Amino acid sequence: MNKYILNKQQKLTTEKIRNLADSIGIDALGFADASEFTGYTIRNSRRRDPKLSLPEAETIIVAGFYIGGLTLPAWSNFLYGRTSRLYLSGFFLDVVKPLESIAAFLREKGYHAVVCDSSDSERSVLPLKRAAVRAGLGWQGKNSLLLSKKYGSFMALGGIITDAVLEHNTEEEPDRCGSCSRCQEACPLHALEQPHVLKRDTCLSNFLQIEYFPENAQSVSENRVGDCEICQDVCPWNRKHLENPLKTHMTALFQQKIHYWEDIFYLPNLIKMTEEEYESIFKDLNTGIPYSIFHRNVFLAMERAKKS
Ligand code: B12
Repeated sequence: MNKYILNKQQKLTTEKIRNLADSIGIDALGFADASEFTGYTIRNSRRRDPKLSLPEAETIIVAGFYIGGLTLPAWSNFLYGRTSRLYLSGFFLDVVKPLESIAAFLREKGYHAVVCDSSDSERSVLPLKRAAVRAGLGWQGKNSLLLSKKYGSFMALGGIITDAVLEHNTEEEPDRCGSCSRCQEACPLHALEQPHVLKRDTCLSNFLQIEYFPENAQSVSENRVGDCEICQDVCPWNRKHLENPLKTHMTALFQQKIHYWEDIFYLPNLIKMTEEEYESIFKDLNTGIPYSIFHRNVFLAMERAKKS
């Protein structure tokens, strides 16, 4: 429940933030109270309580960017490296840049604003999926991701913790996964054995980012050189996005770059890419994945392509 009756100024500030969000291409926006996230299993992470980042925190603002249109037709071709929508969005580690203008607006008004990025680092100050549920953006599905009726799971999330008293969404979406368990069944490494909980140490997306890459994970990687979307590809809430993504500003911008990226991911070229070329070409995607890991993934995908 919203414990506040907002005054005119607070209502106006909330409205201004909504308008600002619209103008910078945020597709979904929600506000919620900044209380602790009970049950957050990593006890020593400050993500579990917004007040550990900002003691006077009153509100969390959660933003969602639709990334459903960011795919390459060549993903189905084994001679091309496959990644994910998140990977191609540039929001892999950093959804912060677009949110900075909202934070700047709040600071101008005399409030504090801590922006949460989506890396696994100290700057990742919110459990974004739980925060998005609280802010009314959707529900946390059995694939552990935030799902919404409109965007499926194809939303990159970011957030801001602030001491401004703003509107708080009061309604959480009900869980709409029902008895469906396709994501759990589809994961070849059984990373979703327990619904809603991703087992990081068996998730293929994780192996494609770290040095340890066990044989059983390699054997199901196909042409993936970064990230895996199997649990999203089979989700009924994503079906319409796989067939016909929504035509947002980001989808349209990406359309202009499709051929550029397809050429880049052609494995016989990719395998020859030097570290300098990798740093310069992949800089804007901001994945933080070191060249050595990326190159290993490309090498293995190339070996598999030769055999197929
Ligand atoms: C670390 C991390 C990872 C790790 C996984 C660690 C993990 N187990 O979550 C790795 C590298 C493997 C990873 C993979 C991916 N990630 Co990631 N990741 C993060 C990060 C940085 C932190 C998440 C975190 O805190 N994990 C720790 C665990 C403990 O938290 P949790 O998953 O929220 O777990 C909770 C639930 O299990 C819940 N729970 C337990 N029991 C129950 C029961 C019920 C009924 C419910 C509802 C919940 C529930 O409680 C747990 C504790 O709160 C966030 C960014 C952020 N700041 O939130 C992005 C983030 C969650 N990732 C994201 C994405 C997109 C992915 C990938 C899909 C990437 C891809 N392939 O395209 C895959 C995910 C595959 C999947 N099925 O989840 C998005 C999610 C967007 C969305 N729509 O939900 C985020 C928000 C980043 C972003 N830029 O938007 N990720």
